[in-house]
Amino acid sequence: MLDKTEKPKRYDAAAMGDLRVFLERAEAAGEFKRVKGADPELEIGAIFELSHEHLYPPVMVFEEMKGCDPTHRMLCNVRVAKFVVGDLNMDAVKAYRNRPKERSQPIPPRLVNTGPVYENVMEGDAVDINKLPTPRWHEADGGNYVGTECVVIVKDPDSDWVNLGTYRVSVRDKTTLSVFIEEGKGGDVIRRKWWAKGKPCPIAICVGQAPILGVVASGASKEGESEFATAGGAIGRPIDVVPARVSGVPIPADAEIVYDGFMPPPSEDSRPEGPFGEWPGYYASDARLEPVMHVKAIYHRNNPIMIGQPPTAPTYPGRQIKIPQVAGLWDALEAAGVPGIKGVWKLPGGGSSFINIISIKQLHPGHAKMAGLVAAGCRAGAYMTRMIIVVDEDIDITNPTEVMWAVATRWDPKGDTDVIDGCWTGLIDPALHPDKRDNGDTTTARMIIYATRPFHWKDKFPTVNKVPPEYADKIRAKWSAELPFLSK
Ligand SMILES: Cc1cc2nc3c(=O)[nH]c(=O)nc-3n(C[C@H](O)[C@H](O)[C@H](O)COP(=O)(O)O)c2cc1C
Ligand SMILES: [Mn+2]
Repeated sequence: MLDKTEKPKRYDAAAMGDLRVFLERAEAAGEFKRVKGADPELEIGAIFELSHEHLYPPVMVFEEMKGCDPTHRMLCNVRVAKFVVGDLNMDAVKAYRNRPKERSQPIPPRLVNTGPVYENVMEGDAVDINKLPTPRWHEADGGNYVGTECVVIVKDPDSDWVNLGTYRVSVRDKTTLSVFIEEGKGGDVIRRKWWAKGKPCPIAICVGQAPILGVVASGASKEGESEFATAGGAIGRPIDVVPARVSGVPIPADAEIVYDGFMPPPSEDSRPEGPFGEWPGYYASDARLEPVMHVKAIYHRNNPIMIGQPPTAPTYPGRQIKIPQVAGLWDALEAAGVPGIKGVWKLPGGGSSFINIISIKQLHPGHAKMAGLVAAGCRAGAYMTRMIIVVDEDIDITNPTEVMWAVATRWDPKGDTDVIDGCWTGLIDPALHPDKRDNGDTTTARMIIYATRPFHWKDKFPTVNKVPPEYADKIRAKWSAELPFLSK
C-alpha cells in the first residue's frame, strides 16, 4: 500500500544534474544494487524487467559484464527509483503543479573547452561500437539497442536551435547505428533541413548522461527550444557542453559515452530497423528501412556508465503513473477552462498513456462531458489514449476498484458513452489495423465513459451505502489498538 501521509520528496538537483552524484545518492538511499557477471545478451534485460515487479525497482549497476571490458558499466532504473520519483499519490501531483516557478526558467548551457567525456577517444580506424557494451534486451528485438534512455543531439543548420530527443538506437555494424526517429519529432525536422541542402546531418548520441537530460530529451519540446537550457533551469545551474570533435554539435562535457558522426540522407544509406519490444508490451511497429548514423568517433569517460532503460509492458506496477504527465493533463484541463477538476490519474494496465481518469465536482449539466471531451482532445491527452473515465469527486481515483465501482454503478453504457473516431495514435499501438498502418492512417477511436451521477437527477441518485471516510478515520483511531485489523 502507498503511504498517503508521507510528504513528497524535495527535488534533488545535484543528483539530477550529475550521474555519478546520482549513484552516490542511490547508495545512500539504500536503493542501490551492484550486480557482477551478468550477460548483456538477454540476461540483464530479464533482470531489469523483473525488477519492475516492484513499484520502486532498485537502481542497478551491472559490472564485469560477460564479454565486456571489465571497466565498463551498465546502469538501469535511473528515473524510476523511489528517491527520484517520490511518492506516487495525488498529493505529489498537487505538489508538482505548485512547484517553484524558478524551476521552469531556462538557464542557457555554458560552452567549455573540454571535459571528462574526452578521457578516452576512438577515432578513424579505431572506431568500433562493439568495444562498448551492446545489450540485447528482449529475445525478438531486431538488434542490440545501445540507445534506450539516450540523448540524440542535432543542430538546426539555419539557427542556434539544438534539439535533444530520446530515440531508440541500435547497432548495425561496428561503425553504423540505426536511429528510429518518428516523423515530425524535433530530430526529424532538423535532419530533413540538412538533407534538403544536400548535406548529411551532423549528429551526436549520448548514452550515459545526467538524469535531467534524459527527462528533457524524452519530453515534448517546441521548435527552437533549448532543452539544455530547460535542463539547466530545472537543476538551477547551466549544463556544461563541449563541441563534438567531428560533428561539432554540443555534447554534455561530463557525458559517459558519446557516438559522434553524421546521418546521411536515406537515399544514400538506410537499413532495416526494428522490431523493438515497445512500452505497450508488444512488437507492433515491426521492422522497416530507417536512416543510419555513420560513427566517426566515440568518446567515453574512464569506467563509463551506459544507461539502459528499455520499455517494459504496462502490466508492471511502476509503469502506470508519471507525476509530471498526470499534472500536465490536469493543467491542460484547467487551461481550457474546465472548472471543478479534483484529480487526474491513470487506470493500471494502460501504463502512463492509455486510460485517463478525471474526477470532477459537477457544477452544471454538460460539465462532465466538457471534461471528457477536453481530456480526449487536448495535446496532453490526445496521443495514444484509449479511454477517458470521468467520475464524481467522492471517488478515490488512485484506487482502481473505486473507479470501476463508479463505472459499474453510475454509468449507463447507452447514454453515458462517447466514441470518437480518427484520433491520434502511433505505429506502436497494437490495436492499429494493419491496413491503416500501411496507409499511414495512424488513428484509432477514443471512448469517453461518463461514470458520474447524471447531473439533472443527481439529487434522486441513490445514496451511497458506505462508512463515510471521516467517520472511518475516527473509528480507526479509537479502536485499532484493540482491533489491529482496523489499522491501515
Ligand atoms: C525510453 C524512451 C524511448 C523512446 N524511443 C523513441 C523512438 O525510438 N523514436 C521516437 O520517435 N520517439 C521515442 N521516444 C519518445 C520521444 O523521446 C519523445 O517524443 C520526445 O518528445 C522526442 O523529443 P523531440 O520532441 O525533441 O522530438 C522515446 C521515449 C522514451 C522515454
Ligand atoms: Mn526536443
